[in-house]
Amino acid sequence: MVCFLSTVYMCQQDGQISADELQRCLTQCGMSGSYKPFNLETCRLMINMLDRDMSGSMGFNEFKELSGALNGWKQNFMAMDRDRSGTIEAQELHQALGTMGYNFSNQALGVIIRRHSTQGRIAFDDYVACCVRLRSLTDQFRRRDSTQQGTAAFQYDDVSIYLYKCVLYIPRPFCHTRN
Ligand SMILES: [Ca+2]
Ligand SMILES: [Ca+2]
Repeated sequence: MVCFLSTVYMCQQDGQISADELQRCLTQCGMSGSYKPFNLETCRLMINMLDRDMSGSMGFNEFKELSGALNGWKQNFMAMDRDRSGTIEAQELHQALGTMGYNFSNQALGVIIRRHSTQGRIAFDDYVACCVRLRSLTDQFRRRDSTQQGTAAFQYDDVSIYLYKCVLYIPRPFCHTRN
């Protein structure tokens, strides 16, 4: 986390970290586990998820929360990668999601893998995007599933907001206008 802290220090002028700055930091730290830049879309999703004050960027407290979350995701990722290939494959994801209590059909699992993998392999930054989306989706669902029976009714408006906030990324000024 030394790299994180130095990035915060460099951003002291406004005390905020943008998605681009977060991407640079995570790439420099080697957090993606490859030579590719850390996925910018994942950076936007993470900032969106933890943006408690809705500033559109990451303040220090939000950043500390992200550090903890990233450590947890990294540990999970390494535990899931049973064959030590450095990526998560379909069978590994299937087992891991089951352990986490997610119960997806093969069809839903196929959609998740196609969305987040490259040639059937999910790298760490794409895995984080997957975790953020699943967490957000589960939170949204649980709020509507008042009887906790696994069924919920959604209005068109709810679905639109979710899709635009999390599944499809759109620029920040539009993200919180309906909350
Ligand atoms: Ca913020
Ligand atoms: Ca693997």
